[in-house]
Amino acid sequence: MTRFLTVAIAAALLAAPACAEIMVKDAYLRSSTPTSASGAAFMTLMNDGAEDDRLIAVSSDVAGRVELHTHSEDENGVMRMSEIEEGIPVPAGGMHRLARGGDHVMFMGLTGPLEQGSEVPVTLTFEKAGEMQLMIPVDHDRKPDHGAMDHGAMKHGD
Ligand SMILES: [Cu+2]
Repeated sequence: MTRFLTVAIAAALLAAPACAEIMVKDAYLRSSTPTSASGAAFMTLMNDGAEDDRLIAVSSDVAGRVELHTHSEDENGVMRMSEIEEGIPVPAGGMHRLARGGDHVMFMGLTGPLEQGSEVPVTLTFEKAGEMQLMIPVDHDRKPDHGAMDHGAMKHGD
């Protein structure tokens, strides 16, 4: 136990001064058809830091508007998308998966078609870690995880 604590403290000191250390894994962007006016991005957000963080905004030149969305079931059992107002939490030492049928980043009003194999510059803004720029590959063909529903079949709640 003492040894574990020593290692944990050493790790925390090495990580200073940044408290929230965010990593993004397996990001990809897709649209349901080549001519869709909207698309969605999925990724795994990992927090190696000692402090909880939260994805609060996303922006990109390829879309007029980018929102954080989730899927939920309405009273009729129909899955609908709605905006996540409070941001997406990424707990310290944990992760949050954005996946088909669940939370996702929604690109609305695309300025052009999302070319298969191209990469799109996207800026993620975290409450603690601040802005992070990354290139997200367009992959329309990636299969959803087993049991997850296809984004293209969903309707917006508004
Ligand atoms: Cu959406």
